[in-house]
Amino acid sequence: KEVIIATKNPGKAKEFEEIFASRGIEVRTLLDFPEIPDVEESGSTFEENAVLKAEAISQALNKMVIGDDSGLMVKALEGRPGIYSARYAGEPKNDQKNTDKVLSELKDVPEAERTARFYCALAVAVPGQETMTVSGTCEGRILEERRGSNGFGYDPVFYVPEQGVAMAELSSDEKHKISHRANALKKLDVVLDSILKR
Ligand code: ITT
Repeated sequence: KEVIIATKNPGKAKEFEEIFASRGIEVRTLLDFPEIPDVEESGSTFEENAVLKAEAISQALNKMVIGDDSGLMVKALEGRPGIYSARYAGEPKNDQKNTDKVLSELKDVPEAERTARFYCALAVAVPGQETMTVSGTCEGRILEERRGSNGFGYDPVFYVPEQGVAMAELSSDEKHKISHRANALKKLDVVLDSILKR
């Protein structure tokens, strides 16, 4: 059994591999199909962009494909970086620069006003079927400096109150119990089971 994830982001790819491995499902990503061109993420919501990625790759491969569009929403920044999370500090994508930009924008903002949320939209595109989407969130706040070296992206600056640590201080297993991506994937359990049984 295998699923294809329409991502070129190595951090996401690793997480999908880990989460699906526990169910005996193999993951392939666009890192395995370097010949496939980039999909333009022209949508105005996470869901729209997840659908664009899933449908483009599903059509190219004529297979079921899952698209992931995700990011960080900071309340004091009116929800930014939001759908622009990957390129927040400009081209080329750079996780370190993106997190530094968020930290500097929140420099004088007190702890109580540093509320933030990770958001993940997943789209499942199956040839000849209507694409479906689900989403998951993870609530926390932005730290004043980086902590930890696990995970990817904004994980070093995202504090998870329940765990009392930065997301980047959690092990992969711990992150997959609480993350926005894991929470979205849980909503696909039944759908994926029935698709993969065929
Ligand atoms: P693909 O489109 O190829 O999947 P991308 O990196 O461009 O890769 P997105 O447009 O969905 O993907 O941008 C997601 C950004 O949000 C990503 O660059 C991270 O910085 C951030 N992000 C998403 N999930 C995250 C997580 O679990 N932990 C930390 N940061 C995350």
